[in-house]
Amino acid sequence: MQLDKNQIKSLNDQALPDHRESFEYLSQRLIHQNLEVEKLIQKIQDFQVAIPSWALGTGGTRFGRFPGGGEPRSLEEKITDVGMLHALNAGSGAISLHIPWDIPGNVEKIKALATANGLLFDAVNSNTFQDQPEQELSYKFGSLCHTDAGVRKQAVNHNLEVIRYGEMLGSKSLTVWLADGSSFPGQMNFRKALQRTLDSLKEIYAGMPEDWKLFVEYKPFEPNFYHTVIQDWGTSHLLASQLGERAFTLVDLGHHLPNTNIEQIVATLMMQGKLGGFHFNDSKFGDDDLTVGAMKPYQLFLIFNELVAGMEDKQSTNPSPAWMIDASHNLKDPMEDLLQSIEAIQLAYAQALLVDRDALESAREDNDPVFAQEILQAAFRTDLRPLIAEARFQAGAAIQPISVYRKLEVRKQLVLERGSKSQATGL
Ligand code: AOS
Ligand code: ZN
Ligand code: ZN
Ligand code: ZN
Repeated sequence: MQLDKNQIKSLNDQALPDHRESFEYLSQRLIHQNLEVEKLIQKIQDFQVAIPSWALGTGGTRFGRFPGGGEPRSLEEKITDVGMLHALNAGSGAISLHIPWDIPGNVEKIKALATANGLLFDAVNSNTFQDQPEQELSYKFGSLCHTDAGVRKQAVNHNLEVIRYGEMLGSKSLTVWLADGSSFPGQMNFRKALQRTLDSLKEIYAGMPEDWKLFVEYKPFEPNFYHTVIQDWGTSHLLASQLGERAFTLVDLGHHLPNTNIEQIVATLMMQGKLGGFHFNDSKFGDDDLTVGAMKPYQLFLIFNELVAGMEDKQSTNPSPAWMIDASHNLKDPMEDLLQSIEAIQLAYAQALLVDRDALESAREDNDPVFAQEILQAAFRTDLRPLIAEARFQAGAAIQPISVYRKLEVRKQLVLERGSKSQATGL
């Protein structure tokens, strides 16, 4: 199924009078602040966030899964779904694949389908946290860190195979997230596990094409509940530094213990030129299971404030980070959830663009916390939804993506086409 641009257009026509009114008011406010509205719109349109192929189905918990129906049954259908999201919001122009969940059968056909949907292939992801049916050795006790050299070799080879798939599709990076760790004190030798992980990653790094990047993701707990080998940004940074200049840390918002100052982590990594990728989500207690912006939009803004500062820093050697959503939730229609997530990301990004950086720097140099807070919160409290809507509208997408998605009864069509029991591969 594909969305009809004419249908989006006619629904936009209905939304237009109301949109115009709020956008004109906002534009005036922004112009008074010496902001160039067209430039802001351009930046919002340029900011593309990849959709992971595994987010198009309903996630589950270890207690149950309640698929909503019409989930994509193949890589082709996943690409089609991301294409529909992109048609609605013009902000999700890339897909991130997970091997072996998304092995491309006919590479040329897959590439053509992505192009037809306006999509690029973002980072490819390897999977050494599950055992596959035809796999010889088990990852039950780890993969790149395993005590058995044979298991490590198998896991390294899998990553090299993932790189080959990525090369065929035009990806330029590999994300490695490991479930490796231990669930009981004493179970694993911390030092040996980390050393083995580093050695295995070196082999993977050596197998990457010259123009590829390696992203090392960290996570403090889950699925292991005592220790994770790559538990935090420091460990990831240590590995990335020892691997070489094309290895970077990947920050997943949900992978921090409560109250961690993630914006500071972002600033530190960018200062070192080592922030490679980003996984967006939100959480109340831990992990990555809520829609972006559902819980802590101010924190998201503060993080973007650092990201924008880093990206605007002319001295910075940090490459432009790879942006991706990575949330797995149980209740919502995955497409609607992703539309909400993209909008939350665009809002936080745009708010960060409003920050008067010179004024903020002077407030900091003057040790004026009151004024510094005023500057940040003035940006955060500006309702930029009409600006985001205008950016979408000018790009030919929907003024109100979720409302269009519902009015066009997309889910109903998908259920008719794919059945009410279809389940996407993924978690
Ligand atoms: C797992 O918690 C990580 O966030 C991964 O980035 C990702 O969700 C995983 O690779 C998909 O299973
Ligand atoms: Zn992640
Ligand atoms: Zn995660
Ligand atoms: Zn999770």
